Amino acid sequence: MRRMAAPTAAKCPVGVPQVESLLQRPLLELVFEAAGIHRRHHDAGSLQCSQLLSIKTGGCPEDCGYCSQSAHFKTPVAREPLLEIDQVMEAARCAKAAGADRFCMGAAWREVKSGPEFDRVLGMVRGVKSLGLETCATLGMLNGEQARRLRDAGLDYYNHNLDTGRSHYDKVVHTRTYDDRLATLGAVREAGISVCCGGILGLGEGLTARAELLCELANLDPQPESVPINALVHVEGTPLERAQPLDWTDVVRAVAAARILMPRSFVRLSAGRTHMHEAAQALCFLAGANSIFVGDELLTTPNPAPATDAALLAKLGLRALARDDASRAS
Ligand code: SAM
Ligand code: DTB
Ligand code: SF4
Repeated sequence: MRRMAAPTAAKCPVGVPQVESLLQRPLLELVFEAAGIHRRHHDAGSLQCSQLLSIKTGGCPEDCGYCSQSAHFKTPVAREPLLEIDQVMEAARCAKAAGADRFCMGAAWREVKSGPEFDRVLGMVRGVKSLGLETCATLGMLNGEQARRLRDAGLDYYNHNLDTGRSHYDKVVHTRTYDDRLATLGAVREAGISVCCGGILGLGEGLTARAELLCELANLDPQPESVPINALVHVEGTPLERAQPLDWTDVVRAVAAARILMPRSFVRLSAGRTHMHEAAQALCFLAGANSIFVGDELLTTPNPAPATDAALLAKLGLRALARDDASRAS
């Protein structure tokens, strides 16, 4: 599969005030600059497409204030034990047939515990990899040895989000720290697995916390290969159920700033697309988003239907990366 050069560290560390100024620039100026940078580093006509599957749902001991799967809140999501390898393979085959190039397995775990369930996840990674898909997993915290075992099984990416700025983190999550997140990211990087790390907009954060998040991401060395920008999905029963809805321009600004600060990363317009007008999504793609989640569902909440996304891509003249590669190969 054709890929651009690996991301590099920012030439010099970027500071929070600089990112605050970036986020406050006139919207179209910001988009114009980001679009230019995007075109210098990427093929602006293609989109990387990841499909998610929740392999273990609900009952999570963490208390992330946005999450449908935390055992601390009464939400509409029912608990389901870890799937069998065959069930995951079936979902991965369907994802590939529908045009995804990466398959991401998510578990509602606080951390990975070595044992039969982790061994089963390693089997899932081996199986999905054997289909010719890129593999990604998001399993909570892990240590160096667990990261190396995932790498040896064929894991290409590990998703572990920083979610928000350091100053806002303890208003949203109380069962782990920002430094816990950074330690897992270090173990993933050390094992040679590509890093997928981003955040969520709309957690009640102000401009500074949003700038802090982008700053943390941009100062990771090397920068994350994949940067998911999620808009909060409001889930009934969670503390953030009634958080102030985001304006679409906030999403465009965050995407554009991420593109300027991390020129080589894949920036994913992630959760929240069901509530975004297609023109707003188009502006995000112009501003440098070059990745999406595809398929009817994210982990536990809806995503635009595949036919809706296909129609949007056709209107914009964008190609899914898997289709793109297939047509180049033939
Ligand atoms: N338990 C693991 C963890 O937290 O890393 C993996 C699964 S967790 C659901 C993966 C990510 O999904 C979270 O870090 C968060 O960024 C995102 N997420 C969860 N609920 C969300 C929501 N309601 N809206 C937007 N993003 C959400
Ligand atoms: C990411 O940044 N977003 C995805 C994935 N990584 C794991 C998850 C979005 C979850 C949205 C809420 C849900 O479906 O439960
Ligand atoms: Fe658990 Fe992940 Fe949800 Fe937090 S975001 S409650 S760690 S599943």
